[in-house]
Amino acid sequence: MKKIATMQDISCVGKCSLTVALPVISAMCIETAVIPTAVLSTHTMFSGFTFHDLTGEIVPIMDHWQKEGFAFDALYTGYLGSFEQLNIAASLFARFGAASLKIVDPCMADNGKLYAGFTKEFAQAMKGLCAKADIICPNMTEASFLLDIPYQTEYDEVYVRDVLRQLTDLGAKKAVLTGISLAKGKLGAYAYDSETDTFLSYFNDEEAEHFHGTGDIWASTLCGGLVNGKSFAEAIAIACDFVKECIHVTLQEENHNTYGVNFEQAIPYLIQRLNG
Ligand code: PXL
Repeated sequence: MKKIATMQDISCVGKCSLTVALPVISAMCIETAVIPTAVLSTHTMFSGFTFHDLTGEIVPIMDHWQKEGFAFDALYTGYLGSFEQLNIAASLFARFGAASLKIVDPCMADNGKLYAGFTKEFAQAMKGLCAKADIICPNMTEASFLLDIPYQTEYDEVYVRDVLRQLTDLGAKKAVLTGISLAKGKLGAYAYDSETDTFLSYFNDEEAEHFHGTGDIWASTLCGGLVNGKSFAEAIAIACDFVKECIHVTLQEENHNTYGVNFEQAIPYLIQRLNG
């Protein structure tokens, strides 16, 4: 059985990070090992969230895993809460990553703003982890903070390609920009493979609302697709289609959640899409 280890927080309510990565990757028939970085009562979009840091646990977890000789097909990092956790994620890659695909989702910002608790200095430090990844998948806000360039809501394809080249110049082989729109009513992902110097993109009709946590669902699905042997292009397409379906089923429910999507109800679609 294929195996992924993912390092990110547990937001007890919020449907993001580990509480989506674990079910989504598992539904894709991949064993999912977790490194919880912190426990929060909710994700940080709620006010008054609690936060219990688990940094002290991570190295002992990795030490034990190494003693047991565990190996993983992919290592996937999401929301990381401190400079120290960035360094530990780099050491996760060094210790377990020789034969694994290394995916970094530099979760830290959206809609032009850093999430609560993050700084520009953290974004610059995140560059160091991105350099060690095979694939990074920021949104445009995160890309702007990584590259220290102004965040733009209006852009064209030339700009997107330029940003992608700058992102792979940080050191990752491939970069995917998520949440990209180049035409009104269309939303998707635009990617660049620096090893083959090729671009690819995938767009869907945009759903009527945007939700929190969809970036984590997108990245988890990308990892699951790739570890299942899908091509980069196909894994991107599956991730875009699944997120669209998650939003679609959420909007079908009257008085639906606003803090996250009904991804659970879209799991049958994901399995069908993966095997279709
Ligand atoms: O979805 C990214 C994410 C993950 N974890 C926590 C968050 C967020 C986004 O706000 O707050 C704790």
